[in-house]
Amino acid sequence: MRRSVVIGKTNVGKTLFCVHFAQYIGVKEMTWLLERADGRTEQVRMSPSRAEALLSGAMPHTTRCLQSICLEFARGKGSRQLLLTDTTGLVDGIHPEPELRAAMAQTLKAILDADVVLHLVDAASIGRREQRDTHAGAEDDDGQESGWSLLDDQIAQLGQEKDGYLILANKMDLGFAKAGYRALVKRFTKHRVIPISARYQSGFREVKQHVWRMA
Ligand SMILES: Nc1nc2c(ncn2[C@@H]2O[C@H](COP(=O)(O)OP(=O)(O)OP(=O)(O)O)[C@@H](O)[C@H]2O)c(=O)[nH]1
Ligand SMILES: [Mg+2]
Repeated sequence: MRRSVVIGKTNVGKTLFCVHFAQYIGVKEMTWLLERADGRTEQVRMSPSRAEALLSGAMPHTTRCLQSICLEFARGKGSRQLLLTDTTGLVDGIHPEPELRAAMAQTLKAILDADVVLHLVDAASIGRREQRDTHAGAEDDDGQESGWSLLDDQIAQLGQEKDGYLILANKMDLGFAKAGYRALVKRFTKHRVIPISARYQSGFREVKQHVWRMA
């Protein structure tokens, strides 16, 4: 089965995207395969609403392992399956917690192993940063550089080695996100940037078309 990974900085909405996108594709009862950095694996079954409440959250670093769900796409008379893998969010610099550093290393390995890379960014945060018209001292709640950072450039470099690389400009329901989306399109003239809202499931039709082709 081909694997798609959802990657990006912490708190950009990767998990909420995975839960709502799987729901959009038609998954009703979710079976998540959790793969921890120490090699332990576990299967957890839950409803989409429970998955949203349990797995996604406002605090950074909610996700600390690979968590995957199987998506099924109709293809001709049959169907094709694709694994959608949510990952530990990455941060600029070296994180002080060894457990998180190991989980982030696991994310980087998952990018190399994946067929499809969905790079999620927070378009609202990028837009806010653009409007502030300064490149110094702008930080998110986690003390991380807000907006588009060097880390995103590095993720883009890794991801664009794959045919299925796509940038998803998330949180389009928030103020400043349109400015953020415009900045992304200007920066990535050769790459597809799709505006989405993981919260309200907007832009999912375009993402589905892309992912379906890669399944
Ligand atoms: N308004 C808005 N909020 C969103 C959207 N997507 C995610 N969020 C919120 O952003 C916060 C982080 O969401 P998560 O899905 O946990 O983000 P993540 O990238 O998985 O974060 P980590 O696992 O902690 O790295 C939560 O409070 C979500 O409700 C969106 O499209 N719009
Ligand atoms: Mg998460």
